[in-house]
Amino acid sequence: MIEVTEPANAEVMAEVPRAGAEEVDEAVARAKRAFPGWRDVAPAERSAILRTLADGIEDQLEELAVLEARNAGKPIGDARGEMAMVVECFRYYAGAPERLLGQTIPVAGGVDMTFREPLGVVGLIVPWNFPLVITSWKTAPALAAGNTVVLKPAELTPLTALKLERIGIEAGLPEGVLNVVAGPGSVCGQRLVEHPDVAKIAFTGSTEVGRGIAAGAAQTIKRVTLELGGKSANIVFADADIEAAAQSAPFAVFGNSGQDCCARSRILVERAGMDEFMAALESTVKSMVVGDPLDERTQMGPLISASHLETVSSFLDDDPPVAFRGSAPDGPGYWFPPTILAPMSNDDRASREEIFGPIASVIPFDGEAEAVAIANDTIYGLSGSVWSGDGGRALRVARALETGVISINSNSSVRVSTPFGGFKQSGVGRELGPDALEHYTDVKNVFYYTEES
Ligand code: TAP
Repeated sequence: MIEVTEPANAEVMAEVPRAGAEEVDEAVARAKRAFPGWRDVAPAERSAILRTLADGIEDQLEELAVLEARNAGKPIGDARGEMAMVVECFRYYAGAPERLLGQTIPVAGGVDMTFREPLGVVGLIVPWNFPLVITSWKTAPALAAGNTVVLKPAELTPLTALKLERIGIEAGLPEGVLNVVAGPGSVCGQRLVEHPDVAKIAFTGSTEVGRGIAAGAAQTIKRVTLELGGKSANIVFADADIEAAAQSAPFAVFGNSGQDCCARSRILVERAGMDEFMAALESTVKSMVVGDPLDERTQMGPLISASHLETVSSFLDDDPPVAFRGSAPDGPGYWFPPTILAPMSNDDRASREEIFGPIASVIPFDGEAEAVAIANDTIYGLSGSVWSGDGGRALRVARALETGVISINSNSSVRVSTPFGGFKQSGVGRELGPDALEHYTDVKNVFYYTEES
């Protein structure tokens, strides 16, 4: 059995059966049998089932939000927002089956047309930081395009995915279309990657595991999409609304306790605006409410596990300059206070590695060119922000950054209808929006000869 822990108090909150390689093989076999039937369901009917599935999630939104808040240690308000996004995601892709359009292409001798065909059985590997949200980003487009799914949630947070499987059956998904296997990545994830009957792996998690998945998938030439780590820059120019930037910055890195691939964990501030920025940042960080995820006032919860707390804490081992910190409960549970390091260099360990915890580096710069050079000096390229009162400059800098998702005068990264994914070692492929559908289909080209014989 898997003992599922509540990170706010380090107590076991549930036990679920632990799947192994054999259960993965059985799930893939079920998904393979179900594929031709699901592929051939009329598009409008597939849409209707996905809409019913979205309604089923909405009906249980509060229960799911509480489960996610307790299991992942996230503030209940955030968890409710995430569950609303899950509903929105299934509704968005419910519209896709009737819009998976091909082309007709002018050629000699006949008619050439293209079709977007589903891939078959797809393996979805999901992390613990946004368990059901990231599940929905993969499952909804995969099912809408006519694939069948074997979903592996993280062993630390399997509860909402198991609930989704049941809601799917109640919504009318045929047997074998959505299968959840809760077990360790090194066994279940690995088996999915190797399995000859799995056509594609969609993975979100660490860059290190992502490298192994890309290499493993190459053996059977699987399609792969990877959404990996980040070390995103939040660039604040002196001509920006500094108060607004400073009030927003803590939530862009300490949201979800910093366990967010989009965390803007490098805050680049133009020297001329530094004093004003730091004063406003300090008052916001110190007033953050860190505590019980189920308390409505909470803005930040604990870290996910004891071993992750150890990893995050290690970033203070070599005594970086701690400018100020917020508060955090003593324990039990895996607590770490929001922490600002300043002034930092982009070469310091905390500025280079993805910490995945509530630690931010403030890095000073002078002028546009230096800001872009520092921001791009990383192996990652997932998200980022530019704050400036000069619209031309903000757009110029946004275009110069080697990153997949950028916000101007805001720190938001994700909308269901727009593409999300990374440049460089932050990943391959895109989730959300119409782009995701391309990653769950292959193009078939059919030529129909029409000349008289
Ligand atoms: P990972 O080890 O990358 O785990 C992500 C998912 O991959 C989990 O479902 C995991 O399963 C599975 N997995 C692990 N090893 C695998 C393998 N060999 N083959 C196939 N699947 C495998 O991430 P983590 O340990 O949870 O976190 C470590 C670091 O990854 C974090 O500190 C952070 O830097 C990064 N991370 C990034 C993201 C995003 S959104 N980009 C999300 C989570 C973590 P089990 O966990 O069940 O073993």
